[in-house]
Amino acid sequence: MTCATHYCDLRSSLKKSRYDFKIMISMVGKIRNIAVGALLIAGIASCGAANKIPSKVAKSSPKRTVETQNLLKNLQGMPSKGFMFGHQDDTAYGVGWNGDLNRSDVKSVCGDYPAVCGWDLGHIELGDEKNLDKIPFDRIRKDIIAQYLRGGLNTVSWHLNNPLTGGDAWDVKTDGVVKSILPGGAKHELFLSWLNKLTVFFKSLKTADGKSIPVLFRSWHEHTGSWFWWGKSHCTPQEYKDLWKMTHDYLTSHGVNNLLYAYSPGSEKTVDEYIERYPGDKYVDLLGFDCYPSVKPEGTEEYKTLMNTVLTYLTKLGKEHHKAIAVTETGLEALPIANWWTDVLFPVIDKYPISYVLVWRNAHDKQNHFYAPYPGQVSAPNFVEFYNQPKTFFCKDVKNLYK
Ligand code: BMA
Repeated sequence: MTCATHYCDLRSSLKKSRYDFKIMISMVGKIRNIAVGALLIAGIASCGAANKIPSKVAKSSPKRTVETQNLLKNLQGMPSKGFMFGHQDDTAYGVGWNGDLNRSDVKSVCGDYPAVCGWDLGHIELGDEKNLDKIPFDRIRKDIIAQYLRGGLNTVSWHLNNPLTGGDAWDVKTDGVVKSILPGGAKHELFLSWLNKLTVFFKSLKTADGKSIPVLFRSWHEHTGSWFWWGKSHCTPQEYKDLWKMTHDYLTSHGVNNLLYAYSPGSEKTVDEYIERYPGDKYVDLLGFDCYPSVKPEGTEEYKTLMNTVLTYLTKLGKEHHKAIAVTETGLEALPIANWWTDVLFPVIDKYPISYVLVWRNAHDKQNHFYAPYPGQVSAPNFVEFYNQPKTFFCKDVKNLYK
């Protein structure tokens, strides 16, 4: 059996050799051949170890496709070699462009697509043609397929509207929304019809020859805060768990077998807060969290401290529960710190066994709302250094994610 880490191993060796020995290579070609050969042999030899993943893998859905199961295994094996880089809405739009084909701000800066593309299905529940950030769902489907065919991963969140008030996901004026969509609630049937729309979309994620595309579904995220209607102040822990289980059970019982499930609270200081509303190992495949620095001058230091705090307990929790872990959302808005990638982000995440880190979107519809660089942006050269680190995996580094 091949594995993502196998390919990553070879690729990262090549990346490192290109990066570290660039000047030497041009001078002594023979040494290059020997060095690269040795690195390749080392890569192949170490793949046996990289293949070792926990045997006790608690699965959230027994009927999932073989490729989805392989994805889970490869996400768990990933940190033995490095971590994937992800970007929200990467190929749909960027700073100064919208809807171009085969374009990506990340690719324009470093030459490769991110290994992980994030998408959001907010407004699919309304039957709209476009999502809440104005991307046509048809385009999201096409870009998910393209990312899969390139060998990369797709993750999907859902900023769905408030089913009780008709407001958006941030409409928290009325409590009891979660309760209203659980069985027996006034909006239960309406919510099931929304889940049906989600089901249809997930089932439509297929290649031309009918192969179902695995996706990491990150539902009901940032629920330890109270800015979404499913947040902490607006439902009890039990209601939240019931919401999660109802969503999972609806999708699986309606034949959605191409999903892995990510649990993705905000960045809480204690593991007790993190786990308080955890629905259970049967319903979750990956443990993540969302973490953003504040814009205050001390924001960077606070960010590093918080990232270390969460990643320390998450590393332990992941091992105990046999789950992959990830930084499911992060980033510095507008990237004013030129060396943020190598001096802030990389040193903090490099210490922990994460499968991926994803930065938020490069908005086409808001000024200075971007989290990845674009050509000419002040952090772009530093992002190339981050890309050149052997441990950062971009799309070309992860060819065997589904095998
Ligand atoms: C937020 C912002 C919003 C966006 C929402 C959903 O963080 O980026 O502009 O609508 O995410 O993608």
